Amino acid sequence: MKNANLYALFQKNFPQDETAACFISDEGACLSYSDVDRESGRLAGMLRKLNIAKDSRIVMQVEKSPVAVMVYLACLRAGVVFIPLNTAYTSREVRYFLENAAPDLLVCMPSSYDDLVPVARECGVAHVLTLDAMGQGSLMDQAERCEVDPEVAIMGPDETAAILYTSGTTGLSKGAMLTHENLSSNALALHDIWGWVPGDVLLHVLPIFHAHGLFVGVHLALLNGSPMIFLPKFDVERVLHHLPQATVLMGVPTFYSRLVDSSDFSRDCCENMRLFISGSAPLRPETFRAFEARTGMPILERYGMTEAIMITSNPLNGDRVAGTVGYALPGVSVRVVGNDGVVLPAGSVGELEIKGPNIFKGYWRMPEKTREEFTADGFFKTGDLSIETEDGRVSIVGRNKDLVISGGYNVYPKEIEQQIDQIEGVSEAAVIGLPHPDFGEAVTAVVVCERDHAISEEAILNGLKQGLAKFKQPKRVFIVAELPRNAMGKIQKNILRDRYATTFTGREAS
Ligand code: MLC
Ligand code: AMP
Repeated sequence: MKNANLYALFQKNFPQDETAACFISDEGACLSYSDVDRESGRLAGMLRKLNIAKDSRIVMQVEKSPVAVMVYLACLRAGVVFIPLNTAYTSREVRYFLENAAPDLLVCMPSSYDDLVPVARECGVAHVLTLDAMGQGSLMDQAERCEVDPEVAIMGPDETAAILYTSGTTGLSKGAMLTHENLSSNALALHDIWGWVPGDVLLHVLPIFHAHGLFVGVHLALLNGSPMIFLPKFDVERVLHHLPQATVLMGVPTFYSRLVDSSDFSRDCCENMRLFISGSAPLRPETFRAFEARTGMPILERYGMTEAIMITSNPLNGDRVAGTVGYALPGVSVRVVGNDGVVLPAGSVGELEIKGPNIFKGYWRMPEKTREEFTADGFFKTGDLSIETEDGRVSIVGRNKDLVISGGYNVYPKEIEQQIDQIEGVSEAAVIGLPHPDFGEAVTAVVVCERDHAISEEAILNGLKQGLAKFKQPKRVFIVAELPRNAMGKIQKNILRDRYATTFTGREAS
């Protein structure tokens, strides 16, 4: 039987040259592909020694580092399900994931160890180890005492490789189970359509706890045997410093608007660059045009989501059209349907449905929810409103789901509203996304206080600090006497979005 383990696919493509660089740090320190292969084997040996068996789960909430990627690779090798978490999540948020995922091991930042140990204990997690941004901590202390395990577990294509949590309109996060086949088919398709070649160097500045940075950025570099210039985060100055050595950059639209805003960003920095890729949120046509005017290079915009990794892409060769996300990836089918589920003719606006080897196998321990999100003929309902042209070019024109995307991070209003409702003196709240020049959209709350209670914006913000990740916290809070409602009593968020439209841009709504 062919081993569908994603690591086996990577390993097959690792460079022959044992010294070839895999990770290059900001300071120029290098980890070779053979280092990565050996040390991920050692970490897999450690998992085995801790009795973390195939199919059990590990949750990891750590700063970005090559060792963090190697922990992921060790999980693939050992057949253990990997669950990364955003470092911004508070212990209240982490508790939910530990309860829901029931992992055997939590790897956390040394700074959150004291807070998380009791939480992990209450959730029945057997082991808690630490890993810091330098790749040090109790995890490495344990690993150093372990033998390298050269084995790569035999995995079937439908076995789960990773679970990525994605919030939902109910306010509860769902764990999307991605299989080895989902991840490998998507990586192979992108490798092909984006024309990866020997000599490519990826400038990696995305976080590695989401699909974009891990399953697109890291996967493609590994599949190509390419070096990654691996920076802790996006920072304009560091990006400008490293761009001349890179050929590919992947980012969210905020990266590109910040680059365009920098007067130091010029054609010269991009001498070796062949591809700038954008996704996770809509790229404004003005940013696309300003970027092309500055560099001579049109950004390649693609569209994806946690449940499907990448779905469509503008072409490598051919027109990259601003405001569109291009064509379905090879092997992926897309269709636009109306409210009745009937497929609409080209040019009509409807919900995008997708099918293919990249689509996740379901939400962890939520069979009902999984069933609801698929059609009878096996298409996944994305919740994105789109238009498809006759020749299959897709544009995302809106959302069927109540979702805000801020700097590429998804924020579900329901979750924030539930948190605001718990603040004393609050009667009700509506959370919306407003146009923001840097983050694309900014989380904004409109709050009604209980009778005889006067709560300030500051008090609401303070009340949210402990429980919510920073990026989810509203950038503004408006206190109002009442929320607009329709005849059915439903809050009219469109009216609120119009009323406060220019809060962050200063521009009149068009
Ligand atoms: C940081 N802050 C944010 C924020 N990021 N607030 C809202 N939205 C965000 N995305 C907070 C900071 O904590 C800080 O708070 C303040 O805003 C300003 O911070 P900053 O220094 O300007 O932000 P920075 O640290 O530079 O981060 C911005 C960013 C980062 C855009 C670089 O958010 C980022 O890397 N985003 C990428 C997200 C991503 O990878 N998405 C992929 C999801 S996968 P204060 O008050 O302390 O100053 C997916 C599928 C697909 O969607 O299709 O790809
Ligand atoms: P996530 O679940 O975090 O992976 O976010 C997925 C959502 O991001 C999608 O359902 C879209 O709404 C949005 N998205 C991703 N890429 C794009 C894009 N290029 N243009 C518009 N929206 C996008």
